[in-house]
Amino acid sequence: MATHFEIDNSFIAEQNEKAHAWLEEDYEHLTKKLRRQNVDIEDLVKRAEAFRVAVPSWGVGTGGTRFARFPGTGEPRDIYEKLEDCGTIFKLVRSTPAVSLHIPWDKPDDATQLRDFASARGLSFDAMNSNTFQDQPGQEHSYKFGSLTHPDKATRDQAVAHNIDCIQIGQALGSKAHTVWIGDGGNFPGQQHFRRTLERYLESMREIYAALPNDWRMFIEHKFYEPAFYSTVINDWGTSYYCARELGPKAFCLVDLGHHAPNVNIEMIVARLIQFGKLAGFHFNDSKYGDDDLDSGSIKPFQLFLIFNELVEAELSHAPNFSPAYMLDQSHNVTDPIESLMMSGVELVRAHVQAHLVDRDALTEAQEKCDPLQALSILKQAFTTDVSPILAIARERSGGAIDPIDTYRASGYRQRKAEERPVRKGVAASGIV
Ligand code: RM4
Ligand code: MN
Ligand code: MN
Repeated sequence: MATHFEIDNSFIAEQNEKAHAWLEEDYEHLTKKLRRQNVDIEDLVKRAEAFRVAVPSWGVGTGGTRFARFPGTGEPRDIYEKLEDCGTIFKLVRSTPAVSLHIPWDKPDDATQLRDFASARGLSFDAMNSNTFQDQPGQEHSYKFGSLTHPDKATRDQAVAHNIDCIQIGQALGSKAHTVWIGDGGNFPGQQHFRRTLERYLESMREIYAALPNDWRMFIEHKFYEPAFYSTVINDWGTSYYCARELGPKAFCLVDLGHHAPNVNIEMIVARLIQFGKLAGFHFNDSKYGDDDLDSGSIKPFQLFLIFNELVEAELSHAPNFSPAYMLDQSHNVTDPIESLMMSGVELVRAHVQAHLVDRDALTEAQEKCDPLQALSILKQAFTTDVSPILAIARERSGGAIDPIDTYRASGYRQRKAEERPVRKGVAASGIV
């Protein structure tokens, strides 16, 4: 494989040198401030360093709307180039060592070669994602009217086989989870028999579940609309929870933040799934209206914090069956995807660290004493603390960039990729259009 441009560790160190003095100053100030609250800043730095979130392979390409896609320059043209970009993100922010693949968009010709390519960049593979929401060239049965729940058994079988194929590819790559999101649903009242489609879903999923290796988990992803605009088969967390229970102990419910109606109390859904021992993990993104796939923390940062508040509480209280997988699932239409993913990675660590700042004993006391104002102000105190110096120190100590976006821009990475990756006629980056 030809040598491709990479950001050098020495370049990162050089850039860090410029920002180091002010960072030390801010860190010192925050250390003192937190000490007054009896908080050990070093403990928070360790938590920031340990935080992990997977990057979606499809997120490094430019997304699009249903009207158009405006491709960016130097876009990755295949899975290897996608991994190069994921490796760059990881190098700079350090919290993103895993990649979540979408099959067949990322189907490898040689899984061992792909695995080696990834591990040479410190990357591993998180959950696999099947794709039965679009037809692939040469496919025998169409998914236009559904996949795992299609009325025609042969179409369902084809969709089941595709999911099993994903698991097998994932095994070769070292993945340990399989995410199933289907686009099945109806656009019009009467189009689908609600109970029958759910029965078919379960029947298909039981076959996929049976093919799951023992040390794997299956993630069920719900979504209340789109591409179906009237009804979807796995429309909400209740349906997802029912299916996960029906399927067995290896099945869990995945929460994609954008898959709920506006104003739904997602943190409470998270708490419920934790309580029932069925939280799979997340597809993090942000939204104003629907499945907008905007950058994490860009629209409702307080909601993100409240979700992490539940997660940290579960972690500290050792909730049983609690081992959430964190993944980003965003579509970048007007930004450089690498920058957006880096920023989102940072925002998640921020919310995680802020949630660790919540004074849990004081919160419990306020709850027991029926003091809502005090309870809210405890949360607000954590949420309004600027933990940026903690995040920057954590990145620097683990070899990343104090300012990932500045460093990325200064490196000229995108320009270099534009030269290395001329648009191949007829080859578009596969992904959401
Ligand atoms: C869906 C869902 C899936 C993602 C696809 C591309 O809305 O969020 O997780 O894989 O989009
Ligand atoms: Mn998703
Ligand atoms: Mn989505």
